[in-house]
Amino acid sequence: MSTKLFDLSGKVALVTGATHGLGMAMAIGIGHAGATIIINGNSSQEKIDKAVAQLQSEGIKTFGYRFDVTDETAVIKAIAKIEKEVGSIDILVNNAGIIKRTPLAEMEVTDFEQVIKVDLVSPFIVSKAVIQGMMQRKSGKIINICSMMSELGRNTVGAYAAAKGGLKMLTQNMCVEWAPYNVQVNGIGPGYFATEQTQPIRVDGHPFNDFIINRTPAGIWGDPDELQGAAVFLSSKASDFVNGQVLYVDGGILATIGKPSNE
Ligand code: GCO
Repeated sequence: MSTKLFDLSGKVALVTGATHGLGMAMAIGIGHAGATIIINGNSSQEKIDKAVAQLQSEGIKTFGYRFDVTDETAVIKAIAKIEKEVGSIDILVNNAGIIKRTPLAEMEVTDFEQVIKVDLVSPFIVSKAVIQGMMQRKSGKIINICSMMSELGRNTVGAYAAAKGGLKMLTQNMCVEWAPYNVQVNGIGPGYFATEQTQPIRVDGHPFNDFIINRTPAGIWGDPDELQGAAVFLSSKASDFVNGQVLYVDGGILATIGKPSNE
């Protein structure tokens, strides 16, 4: 088997929400496989510039663009600017996402809607803008970052689970509509990784930290770099006949019902 299968040289990849965490880790992995990386963020230009500098220090050709992935007008403008200044987008990783941990019975509707808007509507908005060129070129890769919550519920993350469950089905529908244009649309479902987003529930002694260690057959939190293989695979020729799937990178969580805490 040729390693060319995983070679992304000459490709341009846009990773949304990639100034830190899993997005940054996947951007580094895809960049080391040869792609030019476009980092998106909506926090501050300073954070974007810092992320660009980090990838460039690793020898990865990188550009940064600040735009709000929930704003269709801004997204259309940004994609046009990127495709003019950098080149056609071959790979899109819809990673931008937020979580609000609140019991459903207490959750404000506006908070629920905000999670849906960022985690479910924005992958649609950005994909709709990028797919126009991919359909014309009859080539493209889209990766939607799903979650354990695409398959399982958990107390206090109901809005997030609704969004990530929907994103799994949106991935399947994008596959159905865009496969005829030689576009492969898949998901990555990260398990529990050591990131800023999980920091509040990961601190030593936090009941959730102990729960996850026990619930994960590998008995550890994932390292964000451990997502890079799945991201490169789903961005590359190696996955040209893989479509509409969610690849779970979870240390085995979804394979088990769990075990007694004293085992
Ligand atoms: C939580 C976590 C999860 C993880 C990830 C699991 O509160 O349960 O934040 O949502 O971040 O999505 O796949």
